[in-house]
Amino acid sequence: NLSRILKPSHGAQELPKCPKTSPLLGGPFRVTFPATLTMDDIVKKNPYVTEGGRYRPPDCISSHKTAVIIPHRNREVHLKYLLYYMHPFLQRQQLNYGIYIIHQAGNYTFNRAKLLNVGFKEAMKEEDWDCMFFHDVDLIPEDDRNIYTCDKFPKHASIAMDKFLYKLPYKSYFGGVSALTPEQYMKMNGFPNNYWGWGGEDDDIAVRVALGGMLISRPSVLHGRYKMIKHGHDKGNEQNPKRFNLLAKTRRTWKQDGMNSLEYNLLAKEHLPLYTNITVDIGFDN
Ligand code: UDH
Ligand code: NGS
Repeated sequence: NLSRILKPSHGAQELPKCPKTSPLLGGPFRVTFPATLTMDDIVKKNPYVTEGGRYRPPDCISSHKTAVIIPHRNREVHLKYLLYYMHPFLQRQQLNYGIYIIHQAGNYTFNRAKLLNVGFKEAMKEEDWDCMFFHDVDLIPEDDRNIYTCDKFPKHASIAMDKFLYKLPYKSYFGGVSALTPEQYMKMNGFPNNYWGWGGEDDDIAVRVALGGMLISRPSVLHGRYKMIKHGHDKGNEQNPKRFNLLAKTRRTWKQDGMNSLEYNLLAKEHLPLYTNITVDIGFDN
């Protein structure tokens, strides 16, 4: 019995390393939103996905371990479509991966960046991920060659969104989808915890990348393409009037505010068929 625990099983030993470029990759694909889709349909389409939304290629050993971290509240329909596309997309890339939903409990003002910090911390407790994809729930990648692995520098992936006519809205834009290794993330003390409401937290993150002594990496504009699921303004995520003041002092605050000052109450962690659901009380602005 002990030898079975210490040694990998015969089958696992025999698996070859996955190739550098996955042979399963296609190119661009069309993103549509089938009206009758259910979570159950998605489960049936992804037989190799295990509890908590985990996957590893069945026929080769992947050299990448990517966690996808999604901040969430009141966007169940978006989540369904994201999962519908995300699971097969990541499988075609032959990654070891896990999907985490970080659900903000209660009705206090939304805080995207703090939820992402919680996601980082909770995901790293479960597994030694080597790359974290911080992912808005309403952005669907449109090209298989947008590879969900990390680069030498923090990567901004959503550089060509349909709503911005497939180009950056401004040069330092860092919103939507970004990817950092745990080392890169710790170098900038994670993300700010004090942006409550809409706007500015992504710009703060971009400033922190520079303050951490790093550059920004981007995919090719042909590959970093995303379709945004159309929606109106969210209740509980009104424009943050403090965002410009906060941004003006990031260089004085980033070392005190971030991963090292993160406080929250974990309310639940469920390993659902398609994702790990983390429900958290992150408090409110004071
Ligand atoms: N999010 C939620 N619930 C909320 C608010 C935000 O889940 O109530 C998450 C979600 O993952 C979303 C992300 O946080 O994709 C970013 O939200 P956002 O509101 O900052 O960004 P988005 O660009 O919308 O999606 C901005 C308002 C656009 C209104 C446009 C009307 N035409
Ligand atoms: C900037 C915001 C960013 C936001 C970006 C795109 O002005 O947080 O617009 O917004 N920065 C500030 O408010 C300081 S969007 O067109 O998606 O609504 O991500």
